[in-house]
Amino acid sequence: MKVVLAGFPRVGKTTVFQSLTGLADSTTARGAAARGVIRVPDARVDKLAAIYHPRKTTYATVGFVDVQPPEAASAEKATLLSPPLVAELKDADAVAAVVRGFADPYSGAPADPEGEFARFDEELILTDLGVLDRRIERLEKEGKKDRESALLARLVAALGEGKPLRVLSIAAEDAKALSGYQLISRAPLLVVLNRTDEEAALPLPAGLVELVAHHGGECLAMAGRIEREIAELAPEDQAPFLRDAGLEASARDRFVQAAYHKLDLVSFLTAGEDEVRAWTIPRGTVAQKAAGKIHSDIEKGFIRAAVIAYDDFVRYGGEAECKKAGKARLEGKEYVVADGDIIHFRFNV
Ligand SMILES: Nc1nc2c(ncn2[C@@H]2O[C@H](COP(=O)(O)OP(=O)(O)OP(=O)(O)O)[C@@H](O)[C@H]2O)c(=O)[nH]1
Ligand SMILES: [Mg+2]
Repeated sequence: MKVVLAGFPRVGKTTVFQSLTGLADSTTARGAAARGVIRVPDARVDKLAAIYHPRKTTYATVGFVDVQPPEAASAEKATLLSPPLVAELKDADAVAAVVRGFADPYSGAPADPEGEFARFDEELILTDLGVLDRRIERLEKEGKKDRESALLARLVAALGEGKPLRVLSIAAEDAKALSGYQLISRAPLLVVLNRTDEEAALPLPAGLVELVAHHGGECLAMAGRIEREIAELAPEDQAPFLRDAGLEASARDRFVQAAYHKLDLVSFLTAGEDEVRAWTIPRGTVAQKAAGKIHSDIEKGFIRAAVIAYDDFVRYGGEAECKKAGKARLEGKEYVVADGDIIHFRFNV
């Protein structure tokens, strides 16, 4: 999963990137992107690894991208998104929009998270409008009046009313047609309110939460500067510092939780002596499709999924015990995989 940190100049994107990834040193060149991958913490993987002692333990991962501005931000460009940032947004699985919750350290301009977010989303909307207008023009020239034209007309109308594409419900077939367009107001949105250390533990401002929800996104708060320092510590040393700052969990854990919630993702597990591993899928994925996450051959040659729920596995103390207790199931290709299912796929090649 690729998450792009977006936002206007100097709102704290790099600071938030560093507090999420623990990568403190960013000597990224102007216009280039820093990339960092984190492991998604999963106590179930830890537990299964302790039981199986596998040669390899693999957690789900999330990759973050932080684009360095191509030039120093000037006053005129303070509310524009840089072209290399827009380019990264085009294939993002999710957008993390950072908004400033502290006075601008250079201009002294006070924080205005709601106004800033509204302007940010407007930038995404305008970019998509430009893309769709050009596409519609082409279709008209070619004299095509088909399903695609009707779809694009609907999208343009919504964008024209200031609605980002992520709030529209789009049929699966139409979504497929759109996948090549690289629209940037469609990806799931998380808004990160970046605030001062003193305000770290305050509840989120209701106005911002409401506005972001209205735009189809979800809000969370970070105190980027202090959380970056905490993220540099060894994981076992972080807890007391988080507690002092009034934070319940690390920036990374809070973000991952919000992202899985917003994207409606679940994980299934595979476990054996070779490898214990978590696999991330959208909720509602059927067994055969989930198998394809591991390998396309397993999806193609799918026969059955042998499933044990993680909680049963722990309660009964293992695979053999679950079988005895009748807690091991054989499921077909249409079975909807549940969060925490431990699965062995049976397949033909
Ligand atoms: N008070 C306060 N200042 C912060 C916080 N996060 C960042 N800053 C300051 O805001 C300025 C910009 O932070 P960056 O993280 O570089 O912001 P950015 O969005 O990456 O900036 P560009 O990449 O240049 O657009 C720096 O002077 C930071 O020290 C924070 O949580 N609280
Ligand atoms: Mg930066």
